[in-house]
Amino acid sequence: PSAARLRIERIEARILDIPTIRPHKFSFGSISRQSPVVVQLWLSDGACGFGEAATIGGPSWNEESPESILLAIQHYLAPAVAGKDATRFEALIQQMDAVCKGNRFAKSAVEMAAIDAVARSLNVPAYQLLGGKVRESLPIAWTLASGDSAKDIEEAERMLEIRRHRIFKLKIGARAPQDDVAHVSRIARALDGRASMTVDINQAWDGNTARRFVPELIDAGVTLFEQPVAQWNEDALAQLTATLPHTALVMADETVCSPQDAMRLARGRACHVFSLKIAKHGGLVRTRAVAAVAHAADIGWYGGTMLETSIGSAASAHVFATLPGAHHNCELFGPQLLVDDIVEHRMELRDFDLQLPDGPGFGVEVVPERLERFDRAREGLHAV
Ligand code: MUC
Ligand code: MG
Repeated sequence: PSAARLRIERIEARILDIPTIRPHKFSFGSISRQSPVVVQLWLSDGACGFGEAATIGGPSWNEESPESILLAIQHYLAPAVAGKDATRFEALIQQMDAVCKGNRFAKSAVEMAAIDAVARSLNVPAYQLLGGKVRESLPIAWTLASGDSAKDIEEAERMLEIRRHRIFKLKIGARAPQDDVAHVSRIARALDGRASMTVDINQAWDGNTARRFVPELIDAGVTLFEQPVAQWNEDALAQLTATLPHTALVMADETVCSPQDAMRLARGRACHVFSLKIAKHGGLVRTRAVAAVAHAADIGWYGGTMLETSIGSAASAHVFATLPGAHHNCELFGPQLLVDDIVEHRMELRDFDLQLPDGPGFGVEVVPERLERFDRAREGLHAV
């Protein structure tokens, strides 16, 4: 079919509630389920694509929640792109921006579904529409976040043994910093140089706390520090970045959303690495724009996650497959943290690496019955 015939015919969105395999603890709380919004988008030629936006702990990671995402899509974003040419990704973003400020998670789910649908209609992998791929795999981290050192050590040992992960991200910031240092040190001692360690503080510390405790964590063996201070606190981030020894890096997560955020951080030399996530950047196209700023500014990138199902994780993998510049691995383990998935075959994890999927589309096939099974609106199932 000619590209102009690929119009957006219909969009449906729903919230799924999928339990996690164990509680996942953050500086701001604990989750025992994920509630991704899944978007299904049909084109005029009958092709269908899927998109997803997942938040963590309702609106506690940032301002958006599953409920706000669903309403933004149903009331504003879907009507704005209905009937439009699905192949014009940048134009779709402009059409959504014209009717709706912010709400980047919601926009990303619609754009993702459009890209999947167009790629399926053309029978090509999505990465082919995003510049083509430059890599086949990425080392994949796992987050230890049970809240208990002994359990975390056990989990890490298992991951090492089955050769799935040897990069571990520890979620800290909920407890007193001294207790966090003790927790991280216990895990580092047990793993004894067999793994590398990141900590994600999820904005919990002020600048003084960060300056005091980051050196202790470096002594314990931590090499990557993710979002130690509040989203707005770019001064403290820049100060840490300037003063850290060369064995450790500072990574921005919540602070880097738009390409303009990326530019500001780059100008201020406020971090060494950007964590890239489709949802917070507002889609795959904008993720590439943020990555371009990173590349131009000699800032590395990390393949971040919002703990999506295989839909969002595969979409992320397709973008990450296309990115130039220095990478610092990825963490697309969302599917493995959920009790079950909604696709036929997950992306393969082999020898500590995630194998980046091929198409058509994002290369994962959604099983309709699984969507039904986890659908929040299903009769008799009411999430609290
Ligand atoms: C975050 O802030 O990075 C990603 C992995 C994980 O365990 O939490 C998330 C969110
Ligand atoms: Mg983070």
